[in-house]
Amino acid sequence: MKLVLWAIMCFGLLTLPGTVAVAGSDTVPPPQPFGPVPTDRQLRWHELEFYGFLHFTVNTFTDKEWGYGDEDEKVFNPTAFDADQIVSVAKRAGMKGLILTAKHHDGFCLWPSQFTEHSVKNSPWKGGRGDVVKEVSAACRRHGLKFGVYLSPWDRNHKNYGRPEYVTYYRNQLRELLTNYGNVFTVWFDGANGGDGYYGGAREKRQIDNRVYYDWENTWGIVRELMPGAVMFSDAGPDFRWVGNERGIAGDPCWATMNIAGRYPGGSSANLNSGERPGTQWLPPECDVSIRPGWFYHASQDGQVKTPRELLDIYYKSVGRGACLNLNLPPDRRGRIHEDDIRSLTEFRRILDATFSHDLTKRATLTASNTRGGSKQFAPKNLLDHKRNTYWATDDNVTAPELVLAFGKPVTFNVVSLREYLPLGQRVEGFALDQFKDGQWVEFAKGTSIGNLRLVRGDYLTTEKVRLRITQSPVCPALAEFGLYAEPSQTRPPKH
Ligand code: FUL
Repeated sequence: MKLVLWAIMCFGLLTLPGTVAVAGSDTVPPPQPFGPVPTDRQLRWHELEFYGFLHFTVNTFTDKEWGYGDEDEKVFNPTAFDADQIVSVAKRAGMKGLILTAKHHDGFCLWPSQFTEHSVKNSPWKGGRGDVVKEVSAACRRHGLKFGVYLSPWDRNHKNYGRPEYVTYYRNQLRELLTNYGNVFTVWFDGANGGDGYYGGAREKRQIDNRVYYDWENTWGIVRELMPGAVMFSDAGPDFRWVGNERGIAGDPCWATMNIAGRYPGGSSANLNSGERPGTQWLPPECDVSIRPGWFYHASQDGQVKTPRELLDIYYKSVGRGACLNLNLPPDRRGRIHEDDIRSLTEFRRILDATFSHDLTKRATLTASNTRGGSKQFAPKNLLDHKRNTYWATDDNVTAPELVLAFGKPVTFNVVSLREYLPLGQRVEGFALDQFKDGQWVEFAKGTSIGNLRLVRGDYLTTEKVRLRITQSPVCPALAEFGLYAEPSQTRPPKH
């Protein structure tokens, strides 16, 4: 017996329920992944959390949302285009990247494509020598933002739209964009397709079969070949999905997984908002929404820019539900972001910074009801280091553990953040949060999915202890973050 105790003390040999005997903390094996897991490129995309759209084209000058395709190229003439102004506004708002409408449904190209005359090269802007894609991509590089492209599959200008020749044209343009403008982090494939248009003068209605016309597998293959790190968006992936609405709101629950059999770009939007569990593939949602009612700039909408409070609500219901937020900032006819939009963005950012720059858990001690193999590698302190690649996990048979944050004195907060360690899949299906009140635990929130991030935002609470209970999980949880924050008081969310 003495010998056994000696061995335990010297070598850390111990047997825990549900685990194998382990020698030393470093040899505890990590949990097995659960279900579909993200690819490396999807993991990098998850880290962005917040980026923006730039909707800019002939529509900006014709005051339309969908150009017919017959626009005179001469209408495109920004008076004071300034890519640095646009990108620096996005950067100050906290965006990590920008996606430019290189070509919208009207077919007008913001770069001098060699495959069409319907582009900036026939506009008066910069004497026909301008290139918006070049200027915005270069400004993104200068300011440290990622650059992405929106290349509308539907083209209401092209005479061959609907025929096989157009698909070749479309792919040629994709190749131009992916070879001449440096690194591209995403290609955004819009789902709107077919209908009436100019089509080289035919002025008729053309319908295509979304499932076969673009031969997506081979079109996506061009992106994989030329820009292997880029992620692709469509209603059906392949890397991230549409969230099913243009209000910027993810479902609750919001699962990162989907069953992709039978899905195709422009197809059914069923379950895109909440995802599907179980699912066959990791296909997380992007919430796209405009800061104004329209996607393009219209002077008549200057008074309708979303308020900081509205933007915050969207942020908590998109990023705070594990999605990425793609917020559209439409450049105006000068080719700059309008002052009204900047004002709203600035206040929105100020509130987010005031909230998240101060994590109250810094002053807390954290204890867990179980730690995997008793190992430091999976210790609860990993939840407080703000690193995505360190995590707390439990033994395989412990699927309903608890964590307690103790502050030693009362703290006031109204936001709780939780994050799963995504390389092991989306595991947790239910959690609850308690505050310690009048000598007992009282539940103040509960939820389902966590995923990349779950921000629980509610009324201000003051307590000395907070408890997280994992209430449902098919396997042991693996969490990377547990944070507590207080929004500046004037931004209290409305009471429900
Ligand atoms: C939609 C388009 O039809 C809109 O014009 C806009 O580009 C939006 C982001 O996607 O499908």
